[in-house]
Amino acid sequence: MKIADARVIVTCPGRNFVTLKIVTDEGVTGVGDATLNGRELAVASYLRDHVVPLLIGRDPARIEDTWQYLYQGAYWRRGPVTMSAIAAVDTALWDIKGKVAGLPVYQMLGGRSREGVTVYGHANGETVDQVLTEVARFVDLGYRAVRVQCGVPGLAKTYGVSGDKMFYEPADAALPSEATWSTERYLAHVPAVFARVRDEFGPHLRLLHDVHHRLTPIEAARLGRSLEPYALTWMEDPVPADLQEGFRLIRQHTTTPVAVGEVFNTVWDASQLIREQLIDYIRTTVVHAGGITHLRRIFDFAALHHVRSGSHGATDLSPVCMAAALQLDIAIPNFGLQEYMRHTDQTDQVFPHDYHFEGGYLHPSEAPGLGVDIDEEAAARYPYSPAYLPVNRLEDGTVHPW
Ligand code: EZ4
Ligand code: CO
Repeated sequence: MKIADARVIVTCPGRNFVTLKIVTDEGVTGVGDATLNGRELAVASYLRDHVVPLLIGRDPARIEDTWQYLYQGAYWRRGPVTMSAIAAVDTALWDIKGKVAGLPVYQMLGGRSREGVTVYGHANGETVDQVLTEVARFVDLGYRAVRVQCGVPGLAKTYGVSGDKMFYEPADAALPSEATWSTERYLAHVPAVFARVRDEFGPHLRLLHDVHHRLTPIEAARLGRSLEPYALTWMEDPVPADLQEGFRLIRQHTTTPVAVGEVFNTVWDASQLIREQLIDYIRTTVVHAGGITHLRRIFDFAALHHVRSGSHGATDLSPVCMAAALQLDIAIPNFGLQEYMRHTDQTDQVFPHDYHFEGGYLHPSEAPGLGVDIDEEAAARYPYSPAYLPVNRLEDGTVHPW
């Protein structure tokens, strides 16, 4: 069997997605997500101009060899554009291998390690009362874990507080919008939010919070310590993780678990954090961290260091990525949690899939391969539309992490 064709499909059914579809000479097809929020066309070009020509004629069964060929062969390593492109190829080849074998991909990864994939939803509101209403909605839907984000008094707009409560979309403008941030106001407010949520929902609901890289290590240490009475499952991205030894300071001061990694692309981005056991959950994903092959490598390395998975699963990761993530989540020994933000009906129509939510779990498809596809006719009805993530500034105008 040989790869006969590979198509890069850019579509915007409510938001932009980039998808690679590989076709073999025997007519078997596979799909991979290549979406990089706000930088979509860079990955589309990397694939179209520099990867697709190298795929034609290759044996689709040689997944590891193709991964190494694209990673080592390019000479220029790592980075979100390169690794999203490699991820798309890798994911599509696993899809093909599963279809050829007649097995869902998780069976080729060692089979089931659990009955379902525990997911968390996003509850958010401008006020604490609104937050409580939203958490209750997720509990009623059957969720066992909920991420909680709340508006901060004195700030017009806060990360994670969305207009549409079910279909959160942070890439909200054709050119980046701007928000204003105050660490002081934030740190003064968050513990009170979690005090109310814990009080209302009791000790068993798993609660998470995303700091979105906004603090310094000592500020994160203070936040973690102030949240200890509310027993969070994790505090996410407390500081930008470029300087990894900074996490030692957080660890010295708090037992609130730490989750990091949604912007990481390879195991090398996380190696110090994992080796030194400075984090508890690694949030790398199929699409941004080199596909199923490389994500499995990261999770295996993490498993040796008491670190569990907690893959990113926001709406900018397509149903193709989610279908692939679930195949891995159900199989690995050190699964932690999977983020799950529902896609809109438009998106679900473009990407037919049969993973499904039940009782707080997502269940991967049992179909051969990944159990997801792209409807290319439907996709063609939604042309690319520029959309960017916001930019964040302090009250005095200084640019600050978003
Ligand atoms: O900001 O997916 O945990 N989830 C997040 C997301 C990210 C977006 C970036 O594209 O932090 O909302
Ligand atoms: Co996050």
